[in-house]
Amino acid sequence: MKTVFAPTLLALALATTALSVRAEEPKPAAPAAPAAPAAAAAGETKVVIGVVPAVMQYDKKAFSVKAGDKVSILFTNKGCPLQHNLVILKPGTDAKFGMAADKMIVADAAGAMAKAYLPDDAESKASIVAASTKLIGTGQNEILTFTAPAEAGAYPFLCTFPGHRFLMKGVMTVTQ
Ligand SMILES: [Cu+2]
Repeated sequence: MKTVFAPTLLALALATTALSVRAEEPKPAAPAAPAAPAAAAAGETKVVIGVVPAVMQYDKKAFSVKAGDKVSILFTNKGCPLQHNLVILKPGTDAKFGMAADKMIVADAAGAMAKAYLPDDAESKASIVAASTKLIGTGQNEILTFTAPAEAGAYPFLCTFPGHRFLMKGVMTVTQ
């Protein structure tokens, strides 16, 4: 009986070794897999823009995105007592858009505030690439998600809270 068992056990041992080798085979490949998600997913850009307390300035005045990218901006106010918004506009429309905001404030201050100081006439609305939907006070934030324009260029962004836009501004550069 022993002579029958011995080769069986040997075969079993070999089979187990073969199995364990096979089971371990995928392991060397495993560490390579997580490397891909570490890099930002293609076609996606994430930006964080805060405000510098009390000086009417964004803490980031320039950033770049690729045309057609999915963009998400975390707009945050960690400690500024003033309220702000963030509006990204088509190239060259910032002066006219700002004046429309000022006009709206002069015409109806309470109404303008209710609209978060975003002018809503047809021309102004057509100038907007993306905008925060509310004014951001201390401790508040908003995420703006949008698709980056297809055309490369310099897209100005600004805050339309009365008097802020002259200091509170920056540029989103769209590249191909
Ligand atoms: Cu502001």
